[in-house]
Amino acid sequence: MKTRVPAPCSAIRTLCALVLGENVYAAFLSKGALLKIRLLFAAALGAAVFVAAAGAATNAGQLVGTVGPGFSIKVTMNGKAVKSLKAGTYKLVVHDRADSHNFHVFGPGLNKKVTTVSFMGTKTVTVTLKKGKYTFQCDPHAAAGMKGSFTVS
Ligand SMILES: [Cu+2]
Repeated sequence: MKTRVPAPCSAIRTLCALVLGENVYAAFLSKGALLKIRLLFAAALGAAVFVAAAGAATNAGQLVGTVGPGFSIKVTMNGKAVKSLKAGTYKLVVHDRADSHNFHVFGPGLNKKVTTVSFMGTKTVTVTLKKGKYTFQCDPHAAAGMKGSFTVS
């Protein structure tokens, strides 16, 4: 069943989806509780302010790797998938959200298993990236496509 979204909610929807994720919003909306939407909107607004404040203190050049909880692995910067980077030294924060996946990144001058398969949690490393192609993958599932890459110039 598709839930119809009243016009005034579209802005709230966008904000909520942006801050908390589409699924969270959908779950709340499907229950049809206007109060919950209001609470969510207030929470989203608070979160947006918090994110904006935190963003000012965050290094813009920080790479974020995420693996799991499903069969997904990604590297982002400022929330966007990384496709190309300038050569240099970067902080890489890896969120490992499953005990069945690991995070391994390799390329010119780099071969780092940031997390092990059984590890869950966050690890931060500093990586020096040179010109060339880098691959990040979950070793047990790389052959099944659990990998990605970016180029450094
Ligand atoms: Cu895996």
